[in-house]
Amino acid sequence: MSDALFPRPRAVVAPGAVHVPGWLSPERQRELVAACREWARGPVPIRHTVLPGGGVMSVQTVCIGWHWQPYRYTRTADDVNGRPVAPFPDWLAALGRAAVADAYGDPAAGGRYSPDTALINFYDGDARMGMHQDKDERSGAPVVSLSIGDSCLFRFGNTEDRGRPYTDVELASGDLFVFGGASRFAFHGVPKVLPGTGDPTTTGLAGGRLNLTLRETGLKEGRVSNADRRAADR
Ligand code: MD3
Ligand code: FE
Repeated sequence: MSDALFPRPRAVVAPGAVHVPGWLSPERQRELVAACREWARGPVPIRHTVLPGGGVMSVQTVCIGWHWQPYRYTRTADDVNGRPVAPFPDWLAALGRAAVADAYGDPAAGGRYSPDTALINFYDGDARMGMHQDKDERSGAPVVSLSIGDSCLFRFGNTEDRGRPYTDVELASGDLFVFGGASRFAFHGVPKVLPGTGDPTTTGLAGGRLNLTLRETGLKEGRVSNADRRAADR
């Protein structure tokens, strides 16, 4: 069964960082897995992102709404196959608003939230994500994280650097995490996945871990990158 042996309560990990275990119903988890399977097929296939220095991420990623490539958002996946990404559906924006409202206990905060992109990450047993900040968005709106499948060790750090102090949290299938306010630009990462901890019958995922992050890019149209804006500002 998917019920935890001991219930895990909602936890405010830091100001603006709220963990809500088991927020997604089993049905919702299966629906999200099915939707992610489709997005992983195209129009832009899921792939290992290549970093500017030539490194290859161990995580596989597909984006909808806007395409993230290090370190900018575009409408077309110029580092994959050049095609426009799939649209960001209204039902996913509604899920994001419900997530923010529930995590903060503040329906108005949910109502203001209007995510326009999702990064969908798939972790096999060996994948990990180093400590980093998400700062390519031109918005201070919260990031909503939804986890499905195998559990992971998630490391939530500070806004200064990759090191201590940080808090380690286990993220399990169905967990919601909202990162807003003072936590929005904190360093964070996934040091390891815990293979075999997911329930394929509940999720429809045979193995591995799926994470969706919903974000507001703060971008309007076209292909405007932070680099372009910095150049335009000069
Ligand atoms: C805290 N993803 O896609 S989700 C990412 O599990 C990313 O795939 C991880 O970090 C994953 O950028 C972590 C939790 C998360 C996501 C975004 C954040 C935490 C965050 C943005 C700001 C602060
Ligand atoms: Fe991140």
